[in-house]
Amino acid sequence: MKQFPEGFLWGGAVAANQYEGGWNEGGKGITVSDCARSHLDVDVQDYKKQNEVTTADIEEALKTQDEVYYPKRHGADGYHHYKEDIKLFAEMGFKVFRLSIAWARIFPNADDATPNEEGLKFYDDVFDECLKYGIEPLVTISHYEPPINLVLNYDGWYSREVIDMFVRYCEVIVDRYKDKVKYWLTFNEVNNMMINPLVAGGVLTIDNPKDPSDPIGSTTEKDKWLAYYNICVANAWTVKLCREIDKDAQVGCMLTCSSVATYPYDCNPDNVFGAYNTVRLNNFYFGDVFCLGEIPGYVKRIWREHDCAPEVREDELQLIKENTVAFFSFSYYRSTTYDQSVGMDGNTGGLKGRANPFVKECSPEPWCWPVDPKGIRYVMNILYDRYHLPLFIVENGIGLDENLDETGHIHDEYRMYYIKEHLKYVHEAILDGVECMGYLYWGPIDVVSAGTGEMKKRYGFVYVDRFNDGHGTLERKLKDSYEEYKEIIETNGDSILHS
Ligand code: BGP
Repeated sequence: MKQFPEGFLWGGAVAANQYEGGWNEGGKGITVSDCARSHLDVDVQDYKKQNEVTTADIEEALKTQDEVYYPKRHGADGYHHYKEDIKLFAEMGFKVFRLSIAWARIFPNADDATPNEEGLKFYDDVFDECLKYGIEPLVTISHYEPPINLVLNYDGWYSREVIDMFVRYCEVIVDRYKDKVKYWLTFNEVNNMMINPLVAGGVLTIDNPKDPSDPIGSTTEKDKWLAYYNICVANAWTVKLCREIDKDAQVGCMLTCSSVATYPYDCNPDNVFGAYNTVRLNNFYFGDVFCLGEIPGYVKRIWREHDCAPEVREDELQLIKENTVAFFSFSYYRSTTYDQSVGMDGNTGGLKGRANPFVKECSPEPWCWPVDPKGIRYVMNILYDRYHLPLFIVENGIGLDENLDETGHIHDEYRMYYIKEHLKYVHEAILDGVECMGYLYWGPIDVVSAGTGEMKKRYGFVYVDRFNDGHGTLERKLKDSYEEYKEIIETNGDSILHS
């Protein structure tokens, strides 16, 4: 097989909270992302900062209209530019455009009695625009933006009530868009909830807004496992109702799988098993529940030995068993190693352990994400061997600090090098026998960074004239990579396999 499989789904992916903006338009409610201060004034490597948010920080955010320190409120202004952007993607030949629905555009507070028609209409228009060009929308139902009301009044996914609110939201959107959307993803990087409980789970870990007298806030092991369990139940409900509403709908899970490439630092058996266990806890827990329909034994052991078992209901276990996902989608950016003598840290892009002496390249400073194209083949084989489900790469990409040159161009050779190298190993994995539905590049247009809130960390083929300090015309310009990715799509990957 010289090319990628026939019908391979090429495209790109964005998320509402980073792309859309329009944070207070069209009846939209406020979300966690709208209250996330950017890292403009802190070290971008200080990943823990993201979670060090208190109730007082949120209250302060709610008082201001600022869009510079709260850059996700503005994003790349896709709310007003989506037609122009989708046209550019269509001209590149996109088969699929992954985007997310902002929950708070549909239910501004999550617990509202009725959905917001203006929000529903907005996504009708966006999907119509995609379909007009033959682009299939792939929709993430929840991508890092729980409505703020869930944080302040329900304790996010620690609360069982959130399951019902989420399921109702899903019911409304799946029913509304059933003739326009075939592919759904439940939660973006659901396993990131373990590292970023606020953005992914709507939970404050410093204090407890619901009960300030609770000295341990929301951070007990038991609470955490309850939150993970609640999300698993919500996932199963979503799969079930999607199938009931639209028998042709395909619901997938979405995990960050950079952390599947957590290699043992050396052959010390403790590092070998430690690496494996890190992958089990960070990836396979959600993968096993979503794909195999069972709570794995290694998690039950933790529950037992740490006395942190959530209250599990028999009917819900049955629901989980009967409603597994149709495909496994994931993001892959980088790899790391596990050494028991060095701690693990993490951010949106994946886990960070000890530097790998064999993976010498990194993305440019200040982000310095290890560049490991071979890792994607490893990850794909592991996931496919374990779940035997079609895989879908729905995020892979590189963030670079880019400026127009004197002639008004951006020569982003390194981006194309990164993409081509990864695609070569995706192709190797396909030759290994892995079933892969497609490849979606993360951030085909510059958007605000998920992890650091910077505009400066640009991923796009399309440049957006907007800067960290909030200035810029929002004009779109094509980088050199635009034509090259277009050629990859046109030749179904042949252009890279023979370069
Ligand atoms: C993933 C997120 C995306 C995206 C990407 C890059 O984890 O799903 O939302 O932004 O990471 O991360 P960053 O924007 O922090 O560079």
